[in-house]
Amino acid sequence: MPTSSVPRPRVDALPRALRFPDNFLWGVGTSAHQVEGGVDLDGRGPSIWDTFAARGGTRHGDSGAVAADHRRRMADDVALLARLGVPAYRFSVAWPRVQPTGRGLASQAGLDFYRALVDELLAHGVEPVVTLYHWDLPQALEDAGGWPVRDTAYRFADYAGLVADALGDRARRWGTVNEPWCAAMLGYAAGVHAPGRTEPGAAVAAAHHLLLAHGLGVDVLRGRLSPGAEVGITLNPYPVVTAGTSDADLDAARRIDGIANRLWYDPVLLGRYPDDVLDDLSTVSDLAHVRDGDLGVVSRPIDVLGLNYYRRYHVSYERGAAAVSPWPGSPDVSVAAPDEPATANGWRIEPDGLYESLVRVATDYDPPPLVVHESGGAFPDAVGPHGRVEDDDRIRFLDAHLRAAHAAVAAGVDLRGYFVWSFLDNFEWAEGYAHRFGLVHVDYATQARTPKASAEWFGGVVAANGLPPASPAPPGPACGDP
Ligand code: IFM
Repeated sequence: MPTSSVPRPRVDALPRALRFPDNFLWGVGTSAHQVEGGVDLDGRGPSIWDTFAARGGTRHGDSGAVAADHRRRMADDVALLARLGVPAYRFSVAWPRVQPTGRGLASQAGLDFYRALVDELLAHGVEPVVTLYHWDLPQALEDAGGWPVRDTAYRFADYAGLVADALGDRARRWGTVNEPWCAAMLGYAAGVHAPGRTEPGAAVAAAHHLLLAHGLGVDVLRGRLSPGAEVGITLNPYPVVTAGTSDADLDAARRIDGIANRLWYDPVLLGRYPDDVLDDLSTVSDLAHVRDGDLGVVSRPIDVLGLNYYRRYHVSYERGAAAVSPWPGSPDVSVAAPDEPATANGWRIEPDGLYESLVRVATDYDPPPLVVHESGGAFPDAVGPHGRVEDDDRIRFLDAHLRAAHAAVAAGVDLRGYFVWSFLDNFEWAEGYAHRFGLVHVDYATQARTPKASAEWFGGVVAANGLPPASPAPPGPACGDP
């Protein structure tokens, strides 16, 4: 249900010096298609994002063909991570680099790249955190129907086994799928992400098969990794609020909360779909893709639940506003444009929403330990005359979100880690290179890396295991209650 019942502390009123629990895992993240480039190497096959970009689906026709050139610059990038004092690195494996057509034998060169990456991380004392699927489906599998087709989940399980066999002796922390809501709903319902389809019923089936892939992947990983390995999934919850008081507004909020949040939490953590969400979705799907036994697979026990938080959804009732949208079966909702303050890509800055997300999952479910796998913001960074990127806005943003995360810990949430999105500026999907999320600036013409002021600041946070009193957020708009 909407999260209005979650108590809301004023996060800007908390004490400035905060310590996180011992052994808290600090890190930064990227994903393969957003940073690697090198699409011509290792026998890599095309992914749906190559195709989507070539068909004009991205801003300015930008693609991930070069991105941050990390495939070629990996060793230097890992050395930079270590110099910045980052203890853990969350990255994804590109399925089409491992299995060019999404099935059959692995490309040894593709696996070798990820083995080399993990070895390099370990040699620098950086903990690898592996994500198996961060949206770059092999195009050949999309040609066979993509995520709306059940077989794709089984192909994912095979792929998970190949990667586990290659990296399982050296990587301990594993995630199956990143943000399945985006993959299913942005990709197959709204059509704003690859593969660019606007088929609500197919999106509902895609959602189920992404969840099934997760569960099948957990089984495969459990069978191949050592008992100490940690396996989970990463979801992207959005607290849903409505300014309206009408029944229609409240129903709009219920619907969006259903598709954004409960459609994922309930199957993974409870082994069932919420009845009201199934009712909503049944207007666009006969749900025949859900087979007996599937939800038992989807809800296999996991060791960690990753949460990515960016903002709340502010919704109201508006007839027909979501006819083509990420909300299959709910055409009469509107998700509001943000007020200030907002990030460079127009997302309202709402650190309290992180507190709400963490407390909500801990309260409404009985989750395994939580880790914030992504938190960050796009800001208009530029390299200044002295070669520095003074991204005080990002420091303020992260400071406020860390205070919100700490408030959740203080409220009893078992939060074990926090990963800033992102390590490097990168290919921001449909937005191309228009927005910079990195702690490290990338000059795309030269591929020069320039750590931003926020990178140095984050190193201080890591060293202090919290927010040291000596590094207050630079003055700026407070990020408290809306
Ligand atoms: O860049 C993305 C990432 O790939 C998934 N989570 C949200 C980020 C910012 O949009």
